[in-house]
This record gives sequence, C-alpha cells and structure tokens, in this order.
Amino acid sequence: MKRSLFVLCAVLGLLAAPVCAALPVSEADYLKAEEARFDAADADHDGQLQRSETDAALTGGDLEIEPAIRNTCIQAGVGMVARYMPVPGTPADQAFKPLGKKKFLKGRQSLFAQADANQDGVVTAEELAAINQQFAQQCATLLTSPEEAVRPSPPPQEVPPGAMPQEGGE
Ligand SMILES: [Ca+2]
Ligand SMILES: [Ca+2]
Repeated sequence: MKRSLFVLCAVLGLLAAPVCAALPVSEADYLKAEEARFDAADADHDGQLQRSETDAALTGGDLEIEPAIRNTCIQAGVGMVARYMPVPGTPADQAFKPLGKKKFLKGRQSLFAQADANQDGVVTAEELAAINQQFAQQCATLLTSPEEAVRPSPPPQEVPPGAMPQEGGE
C-alpha cells in the first residue's frame, strides 16, 4: 500500500499539479475546487462542457484517477470518464452530448462518496490510492469479462424479523 501510494504520487507529480499535497480534502473544499475547474474548462462560458472541453475538467483535481487506470475504465465503459471522454471516432464519441455543470458536480460528489471509504467526510491520500486500486481491478475485470458489466447488482441482504440493524452512530 505504501509503495503503490508513492508510485501514484510520483506519477501524478510528473503531471505538474501537487495532487497529493492537497489531500486530505473535505467534500466542501473538493466540490468548490471542482466547480472552479469546471468554470476554467468551460472555455466558451456557456455552462456546458463540449467535447473539446471535457478532458480539462475530467483530468486533474484532488481526486485524480491515475491516467493508465482511467484509460482502462474508458475502454471498459465505466463512469463519467467513459461517457464524456470517449475514444475519438468511436460510437460513444459520436453520441456525445455536452456535460452540464450540475451533472458534472453530481458525478464528482459521487466519486468523493465512493472514495471516502470510512465516510468521515474527508478523503485521504490512502483512500485515493485505495479507490485507484478498486477502479483498476473493476475496470480490468470488465474488460476481460464484459458479461459482468450487464449483471444486475445483488439484492439487498435480508434482515431477519426482529433483528434491527444499528443505524448511523453517535
Ligand atoms: Ca462550453
Ligand atoms: Ca475518509
């Protein structure tokens, strides 16, 4: 884990932004920064990201997914990147529709929630490394066995009557 985290930071470090220095990040700070990144990427200021603008918004940021992993996920059709950073010339690219700010921020929020494994409202460098690993495995699996992609998620676990699960905390 330590080693892969170091490699991740080293790779991201080469791409200029001191990504790992920004972690841990709170959800509010993250979304504020992402909104600023959306505005910067929206070159023609029409509130939507056209095809030429999405790469700038969906790469970089505090919760950057390692480029090699992201590319695997694009090929596997996973996540916002697959839809809004499609491979040029592919059917997904032809079907591209501009990405509005609300939808972009919703996607970023969902990435944050997924990365925040212990749900304390903060994503640490360790949690970012873990989510990278998770995406790497998930996307590689989908690429090698595409039938997994259409399998519905398992039904929620049944709770025996009378056995009330503990909710929340504090
Ligand atoms: Ca635009
Ligand atoms: Ca956390």
